[in-house]
Amino acid sequence: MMTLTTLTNAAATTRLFCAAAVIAVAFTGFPLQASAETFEVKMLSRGEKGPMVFEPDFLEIAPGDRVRFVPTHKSHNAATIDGMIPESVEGFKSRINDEFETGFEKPGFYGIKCSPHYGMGMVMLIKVGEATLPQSYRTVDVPGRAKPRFEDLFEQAEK
Ligand SMILES: [Cu+2]
Repeated sequence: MMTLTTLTNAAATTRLFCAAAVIAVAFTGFPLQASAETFEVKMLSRGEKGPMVFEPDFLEIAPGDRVRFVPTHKSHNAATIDGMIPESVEGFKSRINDEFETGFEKPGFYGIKCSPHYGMGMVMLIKVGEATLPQSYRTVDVPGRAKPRFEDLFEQAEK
């Protein structure tokens, strides 16, 4: 009789242990998903690289990461540039002076501008995951002052 009870208890313990293991596996799955990072980009009327800048102006992030555009100075926004986002991705355009956060899922390069200061060269580039800069990005018609900044950014992107 005693032996039977012990066996039953042992079986119950084993079952309990298995259940705990299943729960543990289920929970350890979460941190992997939640490991997506959020990067902060300041929108500045004057920064280290001169007037009208995103800081930083080049980001390398992983698919699923997020970027928060912070209007540190007034009268800026963040908007994707036509012809400088991966195919089938919908662009975005934030409201002037609003903090704006968005996720980047598809690997590739994302050219970003500040709508009011595009002509003053206020642009940045985000590289998501493993990607090669499409040559077509170099032929996009950008304002004169944005050109040298993009040339620098493309150079960084190809390092
Ligand atoms: Cu601006």
